[in-house]
Amino acid sequence: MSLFGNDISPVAMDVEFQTKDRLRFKIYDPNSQRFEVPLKIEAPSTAAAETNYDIEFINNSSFQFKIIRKSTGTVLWETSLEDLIFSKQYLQITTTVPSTSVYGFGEHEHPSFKHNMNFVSYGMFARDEPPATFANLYGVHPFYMCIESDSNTHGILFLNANAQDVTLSPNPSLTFRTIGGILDFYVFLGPTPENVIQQYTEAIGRPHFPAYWSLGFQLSRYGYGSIDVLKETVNRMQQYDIPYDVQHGDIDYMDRHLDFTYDKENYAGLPEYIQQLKKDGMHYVIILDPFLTKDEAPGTYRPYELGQEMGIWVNNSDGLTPAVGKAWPPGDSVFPDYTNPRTADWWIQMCVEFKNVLDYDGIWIDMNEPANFGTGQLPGCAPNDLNNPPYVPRILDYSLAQKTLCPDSKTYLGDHYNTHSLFGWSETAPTFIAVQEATKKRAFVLSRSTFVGSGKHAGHWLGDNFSLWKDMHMSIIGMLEFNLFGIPYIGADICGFNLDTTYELCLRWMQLGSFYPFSRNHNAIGNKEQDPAVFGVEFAEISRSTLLIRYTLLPYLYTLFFDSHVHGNTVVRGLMHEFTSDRQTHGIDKAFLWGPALMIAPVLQEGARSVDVYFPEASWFDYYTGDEVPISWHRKYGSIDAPLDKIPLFLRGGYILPTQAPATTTTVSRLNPFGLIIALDKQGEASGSLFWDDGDSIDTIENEVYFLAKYTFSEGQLRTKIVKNGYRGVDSLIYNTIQVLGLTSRPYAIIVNGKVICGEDLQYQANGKLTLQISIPITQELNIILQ
Ligand code: MIG
Repeated sequence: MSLFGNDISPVAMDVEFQTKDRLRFKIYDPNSQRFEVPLKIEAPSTAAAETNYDIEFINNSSFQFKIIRKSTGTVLWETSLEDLIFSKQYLQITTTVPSTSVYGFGEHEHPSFKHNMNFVSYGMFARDEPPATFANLYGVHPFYMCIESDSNTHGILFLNANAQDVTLSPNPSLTFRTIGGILDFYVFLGPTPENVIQQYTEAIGRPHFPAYWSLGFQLSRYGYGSIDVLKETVNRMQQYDIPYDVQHGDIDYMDRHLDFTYDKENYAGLPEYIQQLKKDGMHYVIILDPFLTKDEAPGTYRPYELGQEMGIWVNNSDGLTPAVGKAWPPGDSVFPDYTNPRTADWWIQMCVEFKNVLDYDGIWIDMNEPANFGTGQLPGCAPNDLNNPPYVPRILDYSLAQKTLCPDSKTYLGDHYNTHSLFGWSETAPTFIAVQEATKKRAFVLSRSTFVGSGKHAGHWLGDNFSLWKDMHMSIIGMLEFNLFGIPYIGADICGFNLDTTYELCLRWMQLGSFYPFSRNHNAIGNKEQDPAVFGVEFAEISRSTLLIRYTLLPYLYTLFFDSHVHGNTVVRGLMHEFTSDRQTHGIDKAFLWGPALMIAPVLQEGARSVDVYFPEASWFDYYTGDEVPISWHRKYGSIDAPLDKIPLFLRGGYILPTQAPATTTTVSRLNPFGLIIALDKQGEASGSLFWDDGDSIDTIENEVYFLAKYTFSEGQLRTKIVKNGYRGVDSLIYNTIQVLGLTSRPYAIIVNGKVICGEDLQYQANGKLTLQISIPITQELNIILQ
């Protein structure tokens, strides 16, 4: 007998050995179809012959189910089926976890990356809500990763879209509670954190490959108010030569907040201005909201009228009349039901047509939780089981209807009760297709609401954060978590969205944000201006120099995104991904890595002029000087100077990073000479790679129109292997600067592709840093010998 009645009995359990490292188990009602998440996870039709896991059923007084890592015997999952509850609107399952190094679950503002397991509960239900600890935010990701006591790591997805919560208890254990669907779990065996995310994204969909320009710096604000203010902002950015690739248009570009329009008064000349920006090598992204007013004069607002004709809105519980709510546009609004394929057709058509009005390069989809200003649509939600379930998970205000639609609304895939948290997810793929069709280029989609698998078509920003020091730290945690969720194109609003920022906060945030994969300064309406050019020359120069480092390293970042798209790796990762067996790294969330090789240790405190940085066991080099971090600091914190103009950055020995001379746009920097930074490990070895293509064509990897080089350094010799030479745009590109860090003595001769080099082309510093100037086409394999 359960807590909330309507028990379902019998329930069935299926176990699928999907791959060697992926197990699925599913507990469901064999007699009636319940809601299942429409995410296709491909699995071979035959069970994996060999697996790294075992399952065990123990049939004593309490029926138990265990999942075991074969190689170590560690129990990854253990449920006593006695505790299982499977009723109509309440499902509960508890498992032990093998350690307290647990990460993930979203979307929330977690106070730490590694979870506090002292009876902490997190609700999951998509909601338009500025980040606050314990609040359920914009997206839903019931996925966690756990580092076992011997450093093997596994991940587990609870594939369920209903309102739910999870409780983390110190035994340690996890309790999942959901109010619909089925209990559908996927276990990923790793055994490294990177392996877990590779296996997870193999199942849910690899992250999309972002356009190169979208790795440039981006500027936005809600409420420029007029094109003149926008132009002033752009001008001062350009006057200070601050790297800047993308301008966003928030809802104030629209005519009275109507999608697919622009304000011809306050933004008169916007179409021409966008062309101007493009001539400057920049790109323009527009926001679109998922609600359309139904109250424009007949015959004047085609997006609504065509949608109405096509019958594509979310409906009331009768399944016939559109749900009517209130949002930004004048009058009342209806909500496109993107779970309906006809809605996708309509949306794509609207977006493609609008390209002729505003020549956008990408689309930012906001408010897609979906947000509505009232509690439920008009006239409010009727009392019934869907609107008032017996158990409401620990979500804000314990309300399923607040700031959104009533749960009993009808969508194509079923009750809004089941599909609510899939609204943004279902909008994302059609928007991706729309941008591709409209631009004929690689799509840029930025979505506020995400679900499992959204990374395949979109990036994400962390929502309406605050201009507070604490929020800088929280942004690192959010960024690390979205990398676990398979959405590596992630960032937070630099300098903070809500509240007025301050000079020092914004400056430190510009430094941190220069290392967000999605690097955008964005501000709320009515707040003080906060673009990096508005605070005067000192601020502008510091922002410029930090962004120039970002642009220098973009080939490395782009190559990480290639790896992410092809192999599913994270782009930004916590130190624990790389130094898993060093338990001190498990709790680190103030510093982070780009791939395996670059550590970023930002200042997160007002007034601080130094940062305590933890150095795991490896060779580390100061990015600015090439000085090696003393061995006595290994596995310890060292205090690193961080005057106002500096963000501490460290290169890890053993890696080769491709670089390129920076510029103020990627359009220009992409033509500049490349370089290599070779940071040697203790054995004097290093390796790395460079991926390059035209940066914005669709499917360059599938079509093999790219360039891929692998670099290795050992025994005093650098070698390049060109793995793919399919992109002719590289023919005019050269290498010019090669840096080697961590040499133990000055080489007495250097031979570059057969020629001895000397004189001014060679510079050796006492700290073991060698800089060579060369000029060699990147299509030529490099062979550099240090003797
Ligand atoms: O109700 O479009 O998170 O980035 O500037 C606010 C206006 C709606 C919320 C987004 C924010 C955006 C703002 N939007």
